Amino acid sequence: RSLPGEPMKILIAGMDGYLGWPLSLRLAAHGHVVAGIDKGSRRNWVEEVGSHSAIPIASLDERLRAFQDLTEQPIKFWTGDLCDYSIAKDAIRAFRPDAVVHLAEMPSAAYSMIDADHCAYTQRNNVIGTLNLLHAIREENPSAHLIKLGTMGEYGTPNMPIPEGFFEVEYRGYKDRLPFPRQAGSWYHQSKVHDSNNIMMACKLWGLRSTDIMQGVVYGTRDGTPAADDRFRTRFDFDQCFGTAINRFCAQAVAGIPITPFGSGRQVRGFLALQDSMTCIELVLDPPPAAGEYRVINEFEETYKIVELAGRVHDAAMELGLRAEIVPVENPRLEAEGHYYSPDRRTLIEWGYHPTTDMASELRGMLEDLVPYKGRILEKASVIRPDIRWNGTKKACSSLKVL
Ligand code: USQ
Repeated sequence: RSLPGEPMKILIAGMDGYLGWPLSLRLAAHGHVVAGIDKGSRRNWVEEVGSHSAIPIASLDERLRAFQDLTEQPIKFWTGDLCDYSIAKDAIRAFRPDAVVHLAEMPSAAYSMIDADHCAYTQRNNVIGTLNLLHAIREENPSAHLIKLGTMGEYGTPNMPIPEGFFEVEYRGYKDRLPFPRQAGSWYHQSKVHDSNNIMMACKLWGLRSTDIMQGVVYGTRDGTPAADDRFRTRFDFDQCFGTAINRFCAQAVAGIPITPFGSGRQVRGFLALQDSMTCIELVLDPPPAAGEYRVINEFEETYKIVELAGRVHDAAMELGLRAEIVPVENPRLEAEGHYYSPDRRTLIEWGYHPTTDMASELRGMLEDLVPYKGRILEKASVIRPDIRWNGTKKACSSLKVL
């Protein structure tokens, strides 16, 4: 690529996932040349926990054919795992990307808390995969920009404002700009903390360039890709591991199953719509950081209390004539409820991100998209109620008195 603003060659690691698939389609539609790596792990993990995507999705082969129909070009695609170093190295050497978007991680906090095997698997998969990518970029194409999906959960919920990655500290008369403390709350979130540290070090030691995106919880079914072809649809999970809060609440409302805020529901998190996640990742691509720069940005639309979101989904569902009910359940997690939470998200706004302000219409769209698949959600209803507890026991969470 010779000039800023020109199309790039972008490698998407984790192309088959909830974000990876619509992101690939969007970037290709915007003129970029996209290549992918995936081995279908997300499909296997969801199957392992006894669930499936509420919205049926095409097989990986069908998706790749659909992608080629859209772009009218053969796609470079590697079926494999970043934990296999040769895959990471081959892909970077053969494609020589301008940017690598790394989404190829096991993304579920609950899955990582199941037992020792799932904890070790999560950390091995995420940490080794990222290390392999860093080494492959260094060896084969050190000027490539690594865009890594981190998570807002790396910061935890400290009793002070959260900056974007770094803050100025004064201690015993000395001042420095240091990484803001990371205080993850699950083995999964902790794997992302390790990734962040490793990427920061690779930038420092080897002069690589990276943007680490601290992304909030993503929700939605609509990603701005052509709706005409079913093969373009992205997945939608609702089980206790791979379904995230708003998505689960919508699936529950559609299926007529109570909406489940955990505990008092006073936990606060940053959320953003799927379309906004795509927009933000695209904004981060250009301009890339300088060689050796490790930049961190926080990415979410707004912060919300979980009970407030349950209420919004309830209201949107009632408007569509769905009889939604909110029934809190015991919180299976060890996490603060009723805490201070004030993270920055200035960078993306300065770069032109306009958050989706109309959550009500996003929720309506999601509910409408899910209604035809009520049967598919009910078929797997047993995977909705949580039983993976952060204290290591496995026991179904009981309903709480409605608050
Ligand atoms: N929650 C409920 N009821 C539910 C599900 C979740 O009250 O049925 C609560 C949880 O207790 C938690 C909050 O909602 O306080 C968020 O939980 P979540 O399952 O939606 O999200 P989380 O486990 O934090 O992980 C998700 C994605 C992960 C991503 C992260 C961004 O699975 O890949 O990194 O969101 S963040 O939360 O900002 O760290």
